[in-house]
Parts: sequence; structure tokens; C-alpha cells
Amino acid sequence: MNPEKHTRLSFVEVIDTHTAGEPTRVVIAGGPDLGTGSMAERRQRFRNEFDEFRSAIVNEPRGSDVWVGAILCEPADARCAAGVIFFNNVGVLNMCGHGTIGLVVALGRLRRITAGTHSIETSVGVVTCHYDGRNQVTVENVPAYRHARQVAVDVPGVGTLHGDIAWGGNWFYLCDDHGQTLDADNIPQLLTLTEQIRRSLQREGITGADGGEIDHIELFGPPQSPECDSRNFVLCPGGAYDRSPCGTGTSAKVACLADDGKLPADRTWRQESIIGSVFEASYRRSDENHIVPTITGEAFVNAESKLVLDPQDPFCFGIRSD
Ligand code: PYC
Repeated sequence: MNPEKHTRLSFVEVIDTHTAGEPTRVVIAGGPDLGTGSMAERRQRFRNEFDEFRSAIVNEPRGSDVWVGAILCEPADARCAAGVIFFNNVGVLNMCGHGTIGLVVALGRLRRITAGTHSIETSVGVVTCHYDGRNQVTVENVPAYRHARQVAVDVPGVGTLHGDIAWGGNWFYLCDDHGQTLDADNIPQLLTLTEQIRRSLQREGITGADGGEIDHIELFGPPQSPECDSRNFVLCPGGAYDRSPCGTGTSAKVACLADDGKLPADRTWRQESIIGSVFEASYRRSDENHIVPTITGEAFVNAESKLVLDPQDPFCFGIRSD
């Protein structure tokens, strides 16, 4: 959406949900025409041609750094209930676990789906969602895997930390030896440390497979609830932290645990977030021996609204943080 081309008011219909505390804004009408092709191709078009629209939807004054946006698309694969492109305050995302749970609950609210199993097309593959018809969704994610084990990174002023590099639909650096307390009181320090880790990985040229940028940093520690297995803190690409346990991050964790022989396929892993919300995760092995994680969580609808884009407004396209 080019501001010069926009001389009239336009309206965008959205449904806002939160999944385990992490918000998702689903654009259901008034979004850009992304044409046809795969979700990966349409995501590329969205990134190249509609960046003002992205910023208008999730950045202040209508949103904030924590929002994840989702454009509802006609799927290329007719077997899918919907296609989706995820984005945030600084750009487009690959897969988003909490966002998929929010999207499915929003589709339920719209009565476009009912309880049952539905496929959703994302830019990194088709995911299968089991919806209970109310708030609970289990997402069978794209295959997850560990790319590298216990990679050392020198963080100036902190020391050498170690972490696994794993794919769960996004690239993660999963670190245990950070020396921090994973407590909500400590969030400012956790944000500073995880940003430093991300910058250090970049400086040292440490990436995922095929040079994939590691744009999510995930710290682990003991859970506060006796019913959980672990607590995490996840830094998202735009500098916000995930209020949920992060669906793709929990998928990456499950892949590492499976690789280490620490999580059998029939066992449930309960991942607690930094605010104490929980995702349940498990996995199956595909015919190709890939780890296919499933993530279960709940989303709730917070708003059904119409955003107004007024080209006279100096902040019509958002206050950009990139
Ligand atoms: O749940 O996968 C996720 C996610 C990614 C970024 C924020 N949430």
C-alpha cells in the first residue's frame, strides 16, 4: 500500500485474539490483493509491495510491538480451510504457532469452520489443526529439527553461552546456560540479554541451515508450576518478547529433546511461558523419520473491529520501529 496512492479513507476488518496472552490480529477484509500462487510467493509479494499496510495494522497507534498480524488468504491448495501470511512490527514471519491457534479460533467465531480437523496453508507448509469448537486448538506443525548442538557464542560483557540451533517453523537459538532467573520481574534484563545474544550470533555469522537468520532467541529454566516441565523466555524478531510459550519455539524445543532421547513420542511436554501460560506439546515421527510436533493451546477473541486508514493522518501507516 503506497501512501501516495491512498487519497481516500479505507477500512480494514479485523478479529483480535490472544493465545496464552500473546495477541494476533487477523485481517478478514480490506487487505491487499496478493494475487495467486503459493503462500510463500504471496508472502514475498506482501513483503515487497505492501509494507505500509503491514505497519498500519500492527504498529502504534493501532497496535504495538507485541502484535502479530495474520492476513487471511484464499488457499492455493483447495483441501485447506484457509491460507495465512503472518507478520509483525518489523516484517513478515514464517510460521507462527500462537497465531495459528488464534486464526483457527477467529475462523470458528466467523462460522467459517466448525469443530474438527482443518488444514491451514502457511508460507512454510501446510499445518493441520484440531479445533474443539470453542477455544482449544492442537496444531500439528511443519516438521521440526535440530540443525546444530550446543553452539558457543561470545556475548560481550556476558561471556560464552551455548545453545542449540533448531527449526520449528522459524529459526531459534535455545540456550540453558544464561544464568538468569526466568521471572516476570526480570523481563528488562532478559530482553537485554537476548538482544545481545541475537546480535552476537549475527556478528559471528552463526545461522540456521542455508544461512537462515536466527531471529528468535529462547532461554529455558525451571518451571514455576509443578505441572510444567520447563519455563521459557522468547525474544521475537521485532524486539518484543512472546507472552505465550511460542508455538514454533516449543516445536524447536521438542525436536531437540527428541534428538537427545529425553522425550519419547508418547509423552506430553508442558512448556510454561514467562507469564505462566502453558502450551502442551508432543511429537510423532513421520515416515521419513522427521519429528512432527503438535502444540495445544487456547485462544480467546478480544475484539471484532474495523480499522480506519485515513491518509490525512500523519501516522496512518503506523509508527515504525524498524
Ligand atoms: O507462537 O510461533 C509462535 C510465535 C512466533 C512469534 C511469536 N509467536
